[in-house]
Amino acid sequence: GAAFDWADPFLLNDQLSEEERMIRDSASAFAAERLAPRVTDAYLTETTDPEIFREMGAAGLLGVTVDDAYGGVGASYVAYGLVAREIERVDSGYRSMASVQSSLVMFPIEAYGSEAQKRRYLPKLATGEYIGCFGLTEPDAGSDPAGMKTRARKVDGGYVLNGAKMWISNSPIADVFVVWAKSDAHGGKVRGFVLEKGIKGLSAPKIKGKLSLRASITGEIVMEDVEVGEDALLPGVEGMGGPFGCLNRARYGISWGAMGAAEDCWFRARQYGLDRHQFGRPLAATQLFQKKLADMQTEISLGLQASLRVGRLFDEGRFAPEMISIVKRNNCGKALEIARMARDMHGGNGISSEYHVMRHAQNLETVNTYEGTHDVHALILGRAQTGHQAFG
Ligand code: TGC
Ligand code: FAD
Repeated sequence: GAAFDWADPFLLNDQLSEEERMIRDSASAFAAERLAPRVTDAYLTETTDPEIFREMGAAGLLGVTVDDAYGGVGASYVAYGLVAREIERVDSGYRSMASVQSSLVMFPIEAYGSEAQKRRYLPKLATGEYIGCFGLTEPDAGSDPAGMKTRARKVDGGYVLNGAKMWISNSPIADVFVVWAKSDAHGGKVRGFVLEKGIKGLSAPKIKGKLSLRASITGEIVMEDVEVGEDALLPGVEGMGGPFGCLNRARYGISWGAMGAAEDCWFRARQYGLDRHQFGRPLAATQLFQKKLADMQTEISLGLQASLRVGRLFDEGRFAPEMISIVKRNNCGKALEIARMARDMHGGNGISSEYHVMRHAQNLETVNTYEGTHDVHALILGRAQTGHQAFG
């Protein structure tokens, strides 16, 4: 038999290609050298350094699956997932910044955009010179994005957009805004538009006072008679399938990312238990502590295998959205439980920023909610197996 590797129980590493391992290792080095040293300060002061996008771009971590003809890396969805896992090992907010850029901004421009849009935006999004954001959620339309109020009205040579988006990652520092609106010229169907910073009537105020995901800036998008040309419309998609196609990619990446945050909590809890002595022995020598470590190891190794399987199916063009709901829901929910448990296992130290586990737990509250809440994904899976739609 093979030796047991406690940190990689099912030998996930063996299931990766040479290229995937290389991309993972460079993401891991980047996260350790460039992200880890600044995360505590960024979190405590609620500041996002836009320079991080340029650094990620230079390290080849933006547009991992995007065609290299447009500045992407042209690698697999498994490689994309591995990058999300390494970045989120440091902080879910940093992974948010990257997944919005790659899955929610570069993907729709590549998949639904005109040749001119692809040439104009993708290379600069890949280097991080441009920062992107994705506006779907509104104050009164979160889990039910089809209930959006944002409207695009046809005028001579283009459109006029009105509406407000809420909880938008990166928006206050964004150069490129992918925004979804109901378009009167298209029978009220949802269409995507690419807006640029600085156009009249467009603003993106910061949402202050978040107690979660504090290293990633979040804002609104306010559109007051924003006039754009015909060339702002994403020509290749109509209907809710447009934004959902983007969400499929981002949710899949999040399923890996959440496991990265969970692994960081698990490794820290194990080490803390080995170092910390009470009652004359290491905490790690107690049965309760070991049971918790076993639960963490089990959930993480199962969750990673499931994401790897969905990633392979993605790369073969055989994924279904429901598969993504299983891994997004499971891995985010389990990661949140693991982070809370790791916080508990650190005792009083667990509440300090120095030990990182409470920051992860706070972040994972958001990760469990955005991109379809834990319960919304249950309803997607319930519908798929009963045929009954239980949303509304
Ligand atoms: P439903 O009737 O199910 O479908 C409407 C149309 O959309 C199509 N569709 C999909 N297409 C591709 N992939 C998917 N996953 C799809 N899901 C649905 C469907 O085929 C249909 O097409 P057509 O042509 O027949 O019209 O839609 P519904 O309105 O009943 O949807 C219900 C529900 C709950 C499933 C859905 O609305 C939902 O998923 N809600 C959650 C909203 C959400 O995830 N928002 C995320 C906002 S972005 C974000 O959070 C970014 S976080 C930053 C970061 O990533 O770090
Ligand atoms: P609601 O939909 O109001 O849900 C509230 C509660 O009700 C939840 O528990 C939910 O599960 C439950 N619920 C809702 N409907 C039902 C039902 N039918 N049956 C049973 N229970 C139900 N959005 C973007 O478009 N772009 C972004 O970049 C982005 N970034 C984000 C960053 C952060 C930090 C956060 C917090 C959110 C972000 N979001 C973004 C928005 C996110 O996708 C929404 O918050 C999420 O989809 C939930 O919507 P909501 O907040 O309106 O909650």
